[in-house]
Formats: sequence, C-alpha cells, structure tokens
Amino acid sequence: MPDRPRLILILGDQLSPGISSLRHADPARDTVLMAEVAAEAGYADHHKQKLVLVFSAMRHFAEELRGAGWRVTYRRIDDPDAAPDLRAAAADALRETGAESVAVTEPGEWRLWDQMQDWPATLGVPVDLLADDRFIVSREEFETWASGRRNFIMEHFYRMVRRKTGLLMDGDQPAGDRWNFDAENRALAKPDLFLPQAPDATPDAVTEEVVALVRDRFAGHVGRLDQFRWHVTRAGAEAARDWFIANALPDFGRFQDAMLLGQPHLYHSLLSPYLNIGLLDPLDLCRRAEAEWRAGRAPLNSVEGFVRQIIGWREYVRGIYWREMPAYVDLNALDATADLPDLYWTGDTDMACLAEVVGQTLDIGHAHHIQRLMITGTFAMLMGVDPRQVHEWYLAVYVDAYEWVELPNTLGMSQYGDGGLMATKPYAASAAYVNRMSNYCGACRYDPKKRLGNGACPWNALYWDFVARHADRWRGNNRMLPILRNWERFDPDEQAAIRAAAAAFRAGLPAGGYSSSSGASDARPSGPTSGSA
Ligand code: FAD
Ligand code: DLZ
Repeated sequence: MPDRPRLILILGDQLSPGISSLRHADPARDTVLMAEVAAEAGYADHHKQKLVLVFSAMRHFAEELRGAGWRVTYRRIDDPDAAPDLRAAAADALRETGAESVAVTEPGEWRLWDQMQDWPATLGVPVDLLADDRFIVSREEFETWASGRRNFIMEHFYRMVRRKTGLLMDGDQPAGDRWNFDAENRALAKPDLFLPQAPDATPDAVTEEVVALVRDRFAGHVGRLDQFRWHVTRAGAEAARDWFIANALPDFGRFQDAMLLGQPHLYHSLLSPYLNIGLLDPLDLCRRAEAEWRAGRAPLNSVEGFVRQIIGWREYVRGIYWREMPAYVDLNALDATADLPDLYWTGDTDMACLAEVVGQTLDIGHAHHIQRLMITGTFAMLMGVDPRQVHEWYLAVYVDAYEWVELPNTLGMSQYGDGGLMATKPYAASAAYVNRMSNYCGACRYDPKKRLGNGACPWNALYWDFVARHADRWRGNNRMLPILRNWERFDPDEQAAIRAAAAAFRAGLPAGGYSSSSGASDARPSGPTSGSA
C-alpha cells in the first residue's frame, strides 16, 4: 500500500463495504470520492426508477461509509459545479484533496473500463484498477476455463463453480446426486395460486428528494415513477433477501418458467438490482439458500435452481462479456435489420403477452427471466429486429441493467446474435409455448392455435417465417433441423400464405417513431396492463 494520500473512487454499482478499492485504502489517509454525473446517467436511456435507485443508494452508501470512519467527498448531479463525467469528478477531487493517486475497482462495463485506460495520462497521476472480487470467478479464471473449448456450455462452467465453492456439494458429489433439477422446475401456474407478496420499501426523505430530482431533470427518460418500490440501503436489501428466503424460495424452482397476468413476480426473488449494485453479496446469498435446504426448509430443486442462476448464469455471462468485448456488441449473426417496434416503448399493442410484459416493465422496471427471454426477446428475434436496438432497449428499461449482464443475455441468449456461442439453438417458439406457460392468451383477441386467417395469433406466422428465413442455417443445426423439416412438410400454398401474413404484420407495426428519449412511455395510461389487449 503506498504511503501517500489516495483518492478512492467508488462507482454507483460498487456499494459494497468490502470492495477491493476500500480494502486497499486507509481511512486515516485517503479520501473516498462518489459522484453523480451526467455521463453515467445519460449513456443509456435508464428507466427513471433505475436512476432513483442508483442515486439514492449512492447517497445512503456515502453515509454508511462516513459512519464507518471514512472521509467521503460526494458530488451530487444538481450541484451547481457538478462534474460532467467521472474523470472530471476525479480531477476536481485530486485538486481539492491533494491526493497523489487514484484507486478504483474495475468497472463492470467495458465502456468505462476503456475510458479509464487514458486516465493516468489525462489526470497526471497513477490510477490503480483493482480486480472486482465480488464475483466468484475472476476474468482470468474464466479465460482459463474457456480457452481450448469449442463452445461454452454453461452447465459445464456451473459444475466447475460448484466444485470451486463447495456449494450444494457432498464431498466431490453434487447434493442429491444430480447437478441440475430443472426437469422438476416447469410447473404451470394457475391464477388461483397462492402468491406471497413481498413488502415494498417505503421511500425515506433521501429517496423522496431523488424522486423529485429525477422527475425534474430526467423527465424524458423511459418508464414511470409513480410506484417506486425498491430498497436503497443494505439493510433494506437484506430484509428483501430474508423475506424471499423465508417466503418464496421453497417454490422458486417449480414455477420458475411460469407467467401469470397481473403477477409480475411469482416466486422470483427481485434481488438482481441489489446484487448488481453491491448491496448483496452473491456467494453469501447462495450459502443462505443452501442452508435452507440443509435445514429442511426448502426443497433441493428450488435451492439448486436458484443457486445455478447466480453462480452459474450470472458468473458465466460476465465471463463471456469480458472475453468477447468489445467486438461482441456489434455481432448480428442473423443479419437482422428491422427497427424495434414502437410498442416496446409504449406497451400499446393488442397482443396481450407483449402488452403485459412491456406494461409491467415500464411501470416497475422489472420483468422476470422468462418474460424477458420468451416474450419481449423472442418476439424481437422473430420480427428480425436489429440486435443492437434490442440491446439498447434492455439496457434502458430494467432497474438491474448493466451491460456485463444484459448484453450476453440479450444478444447471445435471446437474439442468437452471436450465432450460437452461448445457446445451441435460438430461443424461438410459437404461440403454443406462450399459451402453455402463461394465461396471457386467455385475455387476448388472438387465437394462439391459429396460424392463418381471422384472429390468428401473429406470433405463429412470425415463428414459421423465422424458421423459413434462416432455413440454410438450420440445416447445419441438429436441434433446429427437425423444426425445419416440419416447415418443409407444410403445403406450399400454406407456406406462401404464412410468409405473406408475417410480412403484412411486420409492415403494419409502427417502428422507429418513438425515440427512447422522447418520454413517450409517460403517455401510457397507468394501471393494470392486462386489460389492454
Ligand atoms: P431470480 O429469478 O430470482 O434469479 C435469482 C438471481 O439469479 C437474479 O437476481 C440474478 O442475479 C441471477 N440470474 C438469473 N438469471 C440470470 C441470467 N440469465 N443471467 C444473469 N444472472 C441471472 N439480469 C440482470 O441482472 N440484469 C440485466 O440487465 C438482465 N438482462 C436480461 C436481458 C434478457 C434478454 C434476458 C433474457 C435476461 C436478462 N437478465 C438480466 C437475467 C434475468 O432475467 C434477471 O437476472 C432476473 O429476471 C432478475 O430477476 P430476479 O432477481 O427476480 O431473478
Ligand atoms: C448506473 C449509474 C448511474 C445511472 N449513474 C451513476 C453515477 O452518476 N455515478 C456513478 O459513479 N455511477 C453511476 N452508475 C453506475 C455506472 O454506470 C457503472 O459503474 C458503470 O456502468 C460500470 O458498471
């Protein structure tokens, strides 16, 4: 540790007292800098609730650090002399404090990491970028795992992390003698299912002030702000964690893939916003979930499924992101060029599934995994939307969105834009899937069983058109080949009619009319979205 005073920069998603930059610092000598800046608030069209969450949580964390004895310089975005970006904020703070170097835990997003490469030269002091060891698998360790492999199967990666952490292991064997209990995790949810309702956070004075600030300065950003329900402190996030573990974890697995009208959460944890800004620790959360199984309070299929999402998927997508960036964001394996339909910004559609998921997204800034993957994700892929536009939408609309986790999920998993690096086949499905896994179709004017004709669900024509559009590619894909063979058995007249119906639907959907910063989503009527079909 150098003995000269340092500036410790803490970013808005680094709100962890044990983060590497603080572990390498000395409260008696160093100054912590936290800065709300226009560049970070504006690089994406962040949902208004994400802005409130991040700014309010930053302000609370600054107080937490002061309480623990740190000297904290905090720059608010409405300060008259607010710095425009983090580099400028660091330059100001170096001048004010006389610190002789900067230490920062590496940012989660490539964009900011790339900018920081110039900081030593432009700030004129050494800048130490420290590894972010809140993740279980380091970037180097992922590289070691990935190098030499032809494809990156998440399940293989996950087993490596189970062994590394000892989570759900009995010696060197997986607990219950199986690595994965997904076969038990596909139950359908019925509308009369008992659903535990997590208590919402009550905004305190700090949050109320930030809400007013965001309403005033970020009115053009996407999303609604009339039901802000997120926790902004570590204690709040821990209460949400404990509530989930006690009330929803036991049924998490069974209903993981289900969707119900008017039920935005089911048994999902809603913990991603807190994990992603550092209010909760992923490994600690998994150990707590494991303890529930060992104590007999939660079944193994639920606990294993939950742990897999975190030490498996979450760590895996981060590894992919850092391995493949910066080229990854430009991939477009299916040459998809359509504009994102305006309905993504408004929820204005008579397809009940999309109205429900987009409406919920604009209202609360959250949708659960299968909604993101199989409703908004699949529809965009079937429509042939440019994956860059799809990525920008997902990065904007969710309170938990950070590019390291959002981009591989969007471009790789949901759009097949990386041509199969992450998924062995595209997540494409017809309306039958939506109808099986949800009750959305029951509230819709379209018939999920019809491919053509009056009232046919457009999803079906789009699905078969997608299969036909990329037929040459599917001939080389074992998992898609049987679906292509089905299509090839259709009567040629029906094939032509399906493709014409898909083209007509695409041509009739407004797209490109809304800019994400037009504030158009605020024009959406509030209230339940399920009736909008
Ligand atoms: P739960 O269902 O309760 O799962 C528990 C935890 O597991 C989550 O909190 C999350 O940390 C982790 N997790 C689950 N699935 C994934 C996954 N596929 N990748 C990484 N972590 C996972 N997650 C984000 O955190 N930020 C994003 O910006 C994001 N964008 C996505 C975009 C698309 C197109 C898709 C298909 C998925 C995306 N996900 C993203 C993954 C997943 O949808 C969310 O993590 C999950 O819905 C968060 O809700 P939850 O906390 O209730 O999750
Ligand atoms: C998301 C976000 C926002 C909206 N605002 C800020 C900010 O004003 N200051 C800051 O330090 N961090 C912010 N963040 C989080 C950063 O965007 C995040 O640290 C990077 O994207 C790297 O993951």
